[in-house]
Amino acid sequence: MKVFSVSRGVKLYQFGKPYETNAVIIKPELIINEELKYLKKIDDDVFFYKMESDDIVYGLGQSNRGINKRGWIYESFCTDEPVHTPDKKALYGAHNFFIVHGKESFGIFIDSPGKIVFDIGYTNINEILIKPEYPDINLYIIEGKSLYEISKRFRCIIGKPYVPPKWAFGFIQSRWGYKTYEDIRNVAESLDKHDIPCDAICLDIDYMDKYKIFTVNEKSFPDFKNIVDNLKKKGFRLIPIIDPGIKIEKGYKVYENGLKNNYFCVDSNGKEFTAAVWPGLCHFPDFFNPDVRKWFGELYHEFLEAGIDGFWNDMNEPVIFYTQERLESVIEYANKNKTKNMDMSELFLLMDKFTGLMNNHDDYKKIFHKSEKKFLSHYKVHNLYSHNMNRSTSVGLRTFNSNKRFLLFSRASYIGSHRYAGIWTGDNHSWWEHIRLNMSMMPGLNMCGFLYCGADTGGFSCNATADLIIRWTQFSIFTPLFRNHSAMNSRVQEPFAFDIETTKTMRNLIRFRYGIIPYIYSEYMKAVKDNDLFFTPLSFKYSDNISKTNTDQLLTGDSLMIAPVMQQNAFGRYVWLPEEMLLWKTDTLNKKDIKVLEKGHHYIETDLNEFLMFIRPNKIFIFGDPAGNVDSLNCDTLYIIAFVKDKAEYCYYTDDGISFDYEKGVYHKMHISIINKDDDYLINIEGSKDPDLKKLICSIYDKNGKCVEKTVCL
Ligand code: MIG
Repeated sequence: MKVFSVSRGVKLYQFGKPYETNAVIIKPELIINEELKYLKKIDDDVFFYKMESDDIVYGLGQSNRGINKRGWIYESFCTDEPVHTPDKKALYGAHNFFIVHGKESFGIFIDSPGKIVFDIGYTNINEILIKPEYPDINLYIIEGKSLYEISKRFRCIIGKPYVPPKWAFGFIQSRWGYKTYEDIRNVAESLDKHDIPCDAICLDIDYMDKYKIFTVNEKSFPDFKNIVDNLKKKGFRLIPIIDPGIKIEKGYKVYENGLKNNYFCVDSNGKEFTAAVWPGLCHFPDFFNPDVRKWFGELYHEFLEAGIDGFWNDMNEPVIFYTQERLESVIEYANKNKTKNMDMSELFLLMDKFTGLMNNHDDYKKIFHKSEKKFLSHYKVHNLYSHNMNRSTSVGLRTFNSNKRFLLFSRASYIGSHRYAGIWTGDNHSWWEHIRLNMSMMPGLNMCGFLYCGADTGGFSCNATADLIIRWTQFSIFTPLFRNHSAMNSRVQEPFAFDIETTKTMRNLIRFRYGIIPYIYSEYMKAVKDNDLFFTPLSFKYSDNISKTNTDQLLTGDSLMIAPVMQQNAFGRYVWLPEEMLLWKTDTLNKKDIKVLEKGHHYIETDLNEFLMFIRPNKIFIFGDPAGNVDSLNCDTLYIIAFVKDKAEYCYYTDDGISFDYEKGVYHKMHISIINKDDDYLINIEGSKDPDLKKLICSIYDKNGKCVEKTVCL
């Protein structure tokens, strides 16, 4: 073991010869002879920590179960898991960072691209066991005087999160099942007809010619560039899906080029590895090779030339539907047994063989990456495949236009991918439990660097109901990535797909989202710049015992706390207020039914159309008027709701929303403070003001709930 100091409060313990993942971008300095802190290494390269019974474990990014990860076993191995039931151990992301919070508080990051098991009080209730499949690892220990500081220090070493264009904070409509231009146009028209704002519509795999990536089906999308232009004029951007698998087909340019240049992953004999995905038998780009990354990244350019501004990278765990050899052996086995009088266990065995065709770990073991004439086992670096794909895409987009932000979100990822793309949380279901899962994942993802994320609102598989889509959207209007997406054959679930009353509620909600984009964007960008979280568990800011164990409310940016209703047929919920707050219970931006709620437990009733927002004391919530899409948001007039005990403050961030000039300091940070003085309020504006902003209409509440309106002209 070698020990390094990485930056303040961060130490690196190196075991063996770890693979360089580039997750951490701060270079370490060697320290000699220091013992591993907190953890104990026990037999067979297992790391052990003894928890106190009330320790809390946060993090692990996109993983199953609750905000507190205790009481389950998680596998870090990027997996196409289509059913997110509580028994599952692995999902799409490999995010190996967590924080133990108790008598001792510290963070741990295991930087290693192979499979790792995190047993967090599963085998033994008070023990953490970390079991990397391969002994070569970088183990980081992050210390700090608070949860907040630990998580911030971690994000300091992994680098700044991906920043999408501002329009990507608008509503995105999607469905696997929009097959033709006409389908897309109908969706756009319905959204317009119902006055539902929207910024983009996703193109799922059917836009392609026989699922061949970087092609467009000419029949269903004739004159693609023209289609893109037309929709853009109407205020909709298109977001095509890209999968990694490349169809084996003579004459298909992408395939031919990849083959000619040896750009594909190989098997142990050095022959192109072959497996089936959507297009049938495919080869897979070897994203570990820099030439391949460059080549693949530039394949996006044709779409960019057609006016596309964003993509979603799917299937990049990577998914394997089957390999020819395995399929043959299973069929052979089935044939051998077909005349046999099978008992149930034999039948189950047969069935398992069929389900085992997909994403079989033994198939991953047959894949190799060629680097400097050596073979690198894919299985050992599996968790970096999607990462390198996202890196390839991101760099490709940047080479097309180095000063334009593009939208990119991916399904699979590793820590480090947060610098290149956002993520969505994969194939959830239209289940109430999955609203909860969605909410639980957000802070953990933020801790691992992923800020631009969200779930398929309304659920991907299974059939949504009107009440579910409403309650889910009431949460998703706060998530940076806000997309309604569903699977083919599931019940349609667009905001206008249900009854008139539901459509109205959905319109109000989505309009609400557009109204609060000034706040969401400002908080997002500050979180990026300051290595902060966007969604924060209560315990990061409040130290009382109830906040410590609360897992169904979230601090959202600096000024808000949200408490979504996540149960069917519930018309209210319990909320814990760690201090006095302003409650804004509403269904539209115009309804200002706002009151002060004292510290403590409350049961708050909410009709189906209503949701709950809390403005924290001495904080300011800022928002504007809605619009049909982000580009047409008018920010001359903004509104403020402030809860002023003595002095409320807010830093309002804006920039051009589309370039990287903010990296060079081209942005506005306006500091607003509202001071309670002799029964009146003093409003102070300092810093640099967004030139578009002309007027601030402030509703200022005091501790008795008395509201004073003040307008500031700028
Ligand atoms: O095997 O492209 O998670 O969002 O709609 C399924 C079809 C492939 C999985 C993605 C989902 C997408 C679907 N894809």
